[in-house]
Amino acid sequence: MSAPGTVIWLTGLSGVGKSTIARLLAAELDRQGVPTEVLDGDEVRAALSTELGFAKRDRDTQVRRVGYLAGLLARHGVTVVVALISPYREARDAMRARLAPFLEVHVRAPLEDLIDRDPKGLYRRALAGEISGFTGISDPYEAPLHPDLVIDTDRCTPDAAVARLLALLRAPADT
Ligand code: GGZ
Repeated sequence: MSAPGTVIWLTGLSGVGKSTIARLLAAELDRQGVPTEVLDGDEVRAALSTELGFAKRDRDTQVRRVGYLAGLLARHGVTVVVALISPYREARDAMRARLAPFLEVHVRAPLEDLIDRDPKGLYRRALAGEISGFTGISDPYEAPLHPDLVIDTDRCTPDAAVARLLALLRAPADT
C-alpha cells in the first residue's frame, strides 16, 4: 500500500467531485486499516478560515493552512486527502516542495457540465454576477502542468476514480 503519511492533494473547480472522491477514498483506506483524514476546503473554511474570502491572497492563505495541517498529520503516519480548489499553481507547488510523499491529482470536468450540474446553484449565481471572483467564471484556475493523476469526472464514476487513486497509491511511478 501507500507510504505512510502520503498527502493526496485533489485540486479542481467547485462542484467537480473532489469532496465525494475524497470521502470515498478515505472510507476505503480506513476499511483497509490505513489511518486517513480528509481536509475539505469548505469544512476547513468553516472551522479555521472564517475570516478568509476568495481573493488570491486569501486562497493562498487557505492553501498554506491546509498544507500545515496536512503536514502535522502526515508526520504521524496519517494519509491525508485534501479536497481544495487551490487554484494557483505556485501555492500548490509550494505544498509539493514541503510535503512528501505528495500526489497532486487534478479532478476536472468541462465547465459546461459543472454549470449544468450546479447542485448548490453557485454557478448560476456567479454567472448572474451575484458572486464575484468565482473560480472558473470570473476568477482564474491554473491547471496543474505535471499532475500525478488526472480524473475526468464526466467520464468516470466516483468508484472508478477511487480505484485509480488506490492504484496510484500502490505504485505512484507506474500510474
Ligand atoms: C470558488 C467559492 C467561491 C468563489 C464560495 N470561488 O464547491 P463548494 O463551493 O462547496 O466549495 C467551494 C468553496 C471553496 O473553498 P476552497 O477552500 O476549496 O477554495 S480555495 O482553495 O480557492 O481557497 C465553493 C465555495 O467555497 N465558494 N465562493 N468565489 N468557490
